[in-house]
Amino acid sequence: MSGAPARDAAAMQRAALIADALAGLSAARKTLPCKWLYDAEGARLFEAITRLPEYYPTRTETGILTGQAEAIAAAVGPGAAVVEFGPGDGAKAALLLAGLRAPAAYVPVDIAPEWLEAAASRVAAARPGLPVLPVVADFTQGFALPQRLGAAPRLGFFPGSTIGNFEPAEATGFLRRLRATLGTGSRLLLGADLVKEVAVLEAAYDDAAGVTAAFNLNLLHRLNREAGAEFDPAGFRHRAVWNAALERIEMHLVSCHAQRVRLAGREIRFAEGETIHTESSHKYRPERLRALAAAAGWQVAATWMDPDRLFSVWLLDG
Ligand code: AVJ
Repeated sequence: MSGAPARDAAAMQRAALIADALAGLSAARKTLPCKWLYDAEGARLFEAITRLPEYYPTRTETGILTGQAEAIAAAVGPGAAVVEFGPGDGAKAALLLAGLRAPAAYVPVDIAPEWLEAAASRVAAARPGLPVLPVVADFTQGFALPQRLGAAPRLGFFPGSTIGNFEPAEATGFLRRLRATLGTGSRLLLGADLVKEVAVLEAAYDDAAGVTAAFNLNLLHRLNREAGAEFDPAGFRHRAVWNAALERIEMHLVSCHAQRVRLAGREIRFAEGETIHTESSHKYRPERLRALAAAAGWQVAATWMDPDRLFSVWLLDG
């Protein structure tokens, strides 16, 4: 994209970032929506996270998709149109589609067109000739599927345990909307990270090399770059903590000392040790995931896990 529409989109994004930052940082418990972690630098850092020794989810899920490719293909059956929500670089879709029998199409859905191009070319390389029909949309809202899919059975694909970033009530609403978008009788292949030993979880979100810390702190750099904020990122440190009651890893930015920060004409005050909650990553027990799916109208058709039960992949019937 170029020209006025791209400039407008960037200006609208900036306005939304400032509005979210003002609202989140004025609250009694300071918070920022985790979607803002992913600017170009954030996306680059997340990519580096997926290759860390401590960060088990990506390689474990990829291992399941590879190792169980035959079983997944058999359960899905032939002729599926695969609709992926937030395809990233398309690596997992390429893996899935390479194993499926005669898939009808690949439909990556993302708000950011640059991701769609990366995913489209990756899948085109893995499955030459497969129609790729990208949709630019915010998949957390309702959107229309391409007409060209016709009557092909739909398979939603939502890997990566991105479902874990939603509060459980939001996750139910989101899964219900996906069912409405894909249509009754469609299927969904969903990746969900599992509850496990706290030390393993906390290390995955606070790695020795400090990549996750840089990923979290990039949010302050982004506010400085795009929202004209005046954060001193050295005045904050990364913390990842397991919230046992809510069964989630929380990422926070902890203020190292009392400080005031200017943001969009306002002054935000931080006490020493006060935090900005930047992300929640909910981990599921299999029975809870099953109940969450059922509450949204999905029934479990099959489940695959790695031998250590770190991660789960679910085929749901809608
Ligand atoms: C891509 C959102 C699933 O929660 O594990 C990784 C993001 N945050 N390390 C996750 C993330 C910190 C990741 N998700």
